[in-house]
Amino acid sequence: MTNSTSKSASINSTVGTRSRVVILASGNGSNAQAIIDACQSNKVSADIIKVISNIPSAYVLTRAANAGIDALCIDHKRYPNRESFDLVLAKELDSLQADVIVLAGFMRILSEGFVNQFTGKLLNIHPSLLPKYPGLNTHQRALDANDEEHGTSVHFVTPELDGGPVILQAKVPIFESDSADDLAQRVQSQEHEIYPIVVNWLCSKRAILKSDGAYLDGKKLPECGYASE
Ligand code: NHR
Ligand code: GAR
Repeated sequence: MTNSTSKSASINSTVGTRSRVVILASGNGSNAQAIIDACQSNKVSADIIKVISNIPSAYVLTRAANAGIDALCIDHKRYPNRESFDLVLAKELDSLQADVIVLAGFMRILSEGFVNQFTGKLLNIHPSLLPKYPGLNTHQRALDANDEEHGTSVHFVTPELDGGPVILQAKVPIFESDSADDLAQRVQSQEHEIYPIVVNWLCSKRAILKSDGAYLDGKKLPECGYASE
């Protein structure tokens, strides 16, 4: 009796510690897929409770359905301004009791009020070695600058666009013959490796955001994130 009671208590407490993850994405969703796969194979101990897109035709919604995950579209074009879209999105995330919100190719800038409501829970993956090339069109900008290397950064989202503290980066070489598409593919294969790792760090509370930066295992991370070489 005592045994079975304590066993069920320990199962319940294990279940209770699984983070509730929501993915926000606007497009293909290959990063979303990498995170879905990592959760479903228990490499990340979290449950993806919903995938939300702002674009009705985004392939990521099909990926979610195929994986048996609730998919929702909140079409930003149906709202008169950024704040009204953000309010609806915030209400949804609140009702889902999301612990971790993962931007995976999410193409809408989020207002300051939204970001402040979910501080420390929001991650983004940005296709450049931040602080280089915040914003859009990063692969072409790296080629135009004749850079020898490029890459991707996972960072906490703050109100400053692509300006939040970096947690982990991955670098790739740039070859002379590269097109922006070649480079995007090389960067994306790295993204699929590093994003699930960082999602796991946030879900397990190894990574946290403090007022002076990102921390991993109680140590403040440098500007380029964890051991980037
Ligand atoms: N919101 C905040 N407050 N802070 C960040 O760091 C954010 C964010 C929202 C999205 C992702 C980001 C990226 O990784 C991201 C980071 C969209 C734009 C953009 O210009 C720029 C950067 C990012 C995402 N969006 C246009 C807009 O008006 C729309 C562009 C389009 O639809 O193609 O929102 O690169
Ligand atoms: C990724 O490379 C991601 O870094 C980038 O878009 C791609 C989405 O691919 N994000 C941004 O540019 C955000 N503004 P996916 O939909 O296949 O994950």
